[in-house]
Amino acid sequence: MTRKTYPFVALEYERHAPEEMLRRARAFHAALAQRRTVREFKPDPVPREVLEECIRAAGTSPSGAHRQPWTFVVVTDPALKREIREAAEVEEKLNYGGRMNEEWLLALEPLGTGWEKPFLETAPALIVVLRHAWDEERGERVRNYYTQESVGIASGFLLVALHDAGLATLTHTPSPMAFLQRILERPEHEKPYLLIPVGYPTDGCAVPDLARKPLGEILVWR
Ligand code: IYR
Repeated sequence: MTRKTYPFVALEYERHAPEEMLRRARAFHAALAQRRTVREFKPDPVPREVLEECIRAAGTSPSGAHRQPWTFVVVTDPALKREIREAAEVEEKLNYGGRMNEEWLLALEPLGTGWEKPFLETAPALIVVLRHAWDEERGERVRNYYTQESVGIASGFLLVALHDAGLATLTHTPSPMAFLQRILERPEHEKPYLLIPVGYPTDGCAVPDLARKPLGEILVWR
């Protein structure tokens, strides 16, 4: 094994005054509070460069041993989207038809979700996030670390970047997701992690009137 150390460079960092920190934190919270999961999309295409920039943002995520164990596949081809919809609906029909237990179905009831997934065809782009369970270098298996955490953080960055650009998203988790690996012809070590339809909400798009837990319920000071 060859051993190496990264060269270290000076950190670019600007410290803000407390009032400026608070102004920024408030503005960021306000912007994120506007993000809602959307299930109805207009067919309008999204600019390719915007998606590329958002995926660049996702790629700045920290990752275990800086392995960057992710691939983002952007699907815009209607035939491929249809194939993904059909395969997802096969699984979801089984899920909603009894593979999810009564408690799970009851938990989903308020959201009104079901096995039909038209958004997989109507959304102009689907971003499939894949997690590298391991990597292959010169035919050798290389172990990765904290891949779930790493790809989860990168997916969060991606959702925030897309929202900030003015795009609506849905974090869709068809289960099991192995069909995506097959349809997208990804190698064995790339495990589907999340399927994110992206686009513009329809004009009449309605979302459930949800409340976020107040700070007192999610924050503990010690
Ligand atoms: N994967 C299914 C079911 C589903 C599960 C949870 I937990 C949700 O928050 C939403 C849906 C589906 O995508 O419909």
